[in-house]
Amino acid sequence: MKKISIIGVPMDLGQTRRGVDMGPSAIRYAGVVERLERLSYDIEDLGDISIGKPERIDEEGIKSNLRNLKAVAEANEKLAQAVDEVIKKGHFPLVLGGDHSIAIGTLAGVAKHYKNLGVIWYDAHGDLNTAETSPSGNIHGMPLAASLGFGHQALTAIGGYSPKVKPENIVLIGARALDEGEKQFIREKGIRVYTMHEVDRLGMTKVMEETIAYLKERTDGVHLSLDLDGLDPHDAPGVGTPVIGGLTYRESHLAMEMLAEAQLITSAEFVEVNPILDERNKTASVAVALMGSLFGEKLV
Ligand code: 5AB
Ligand code: MN
Ligand code: MN
Ligand code: MN
Repeated sequence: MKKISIIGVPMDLGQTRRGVDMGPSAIRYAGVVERLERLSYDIEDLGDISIGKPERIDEEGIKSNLRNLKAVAEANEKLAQAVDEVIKKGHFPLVLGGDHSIAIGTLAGVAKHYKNLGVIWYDAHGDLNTAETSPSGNIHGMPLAASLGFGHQALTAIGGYSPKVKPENIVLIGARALDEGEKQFIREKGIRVYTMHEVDRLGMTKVMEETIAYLKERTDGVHLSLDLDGLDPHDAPGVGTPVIGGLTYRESHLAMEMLAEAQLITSAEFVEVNPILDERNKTASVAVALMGSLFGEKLV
């Protein structure tokens, strides 16, 4: 596919730190369009999805442990629509966040086009909480659970169907900060996880070889959901929930290059870039560099 459609989602309502709504701008400023054009892709930037205002007093959200539920759900419904249209045109959807709650909408737009969608969740976290297990009430910690059909109906039913993805079609990479409820969920559902322990032991090459082989044989499309906090904060400091001991820039490059070589990825999102917490737009630049590799950039 030689056409990429970029959708920005300036979402910050899925968590409480200011600034992540500027992620799409920061990534554009870091040169995403030029970078991908150089790889001779036809790039269409669709601009940003409009995000509604949160309730002034979010009583409902506080009561239900789902902060800004209504506004998050509404924005995700719009995003799902936009992603759906991009795929119908035959373009590759590239979504720029914004906090990770937007994966609910991206996956809602993507998954209906596949019988067996695979998902690579590149993240320090599992994002497998529901209101019942979440320690924070932040919806950016819940999108993968919602996409599996678990959680509040306002989130699971985005796009008008549920679930979007099966547990056996998911691979988590880089996990190192899972909540108790998430660990239990992973064990119960048998979700494949390469925590930092496995990355240390096997090395990224083996992790990606296994991931690619596993998904290739069982899926008909693979979505990459890349949370920049999957990387170590040394390489990606501009994120709201940094966790030390993460994937390096080099490991992440390698992962993207291997995905490009395997021609596995059919949609992607890069999320949680927060320029206010960043150092000279480093994290957005890392995101753009990783996109370059994902879309086939070569050193020679
Ligand atoms: B991110 C935590 N598990 O649910 C929660 O950045 C953190 O999208 C979630 O991965 C981090 O609040 C969400 C403690
Ligand atoms: Mn994360
Ligand atoms: Mn995440
Ligand atoms: Mn985060």
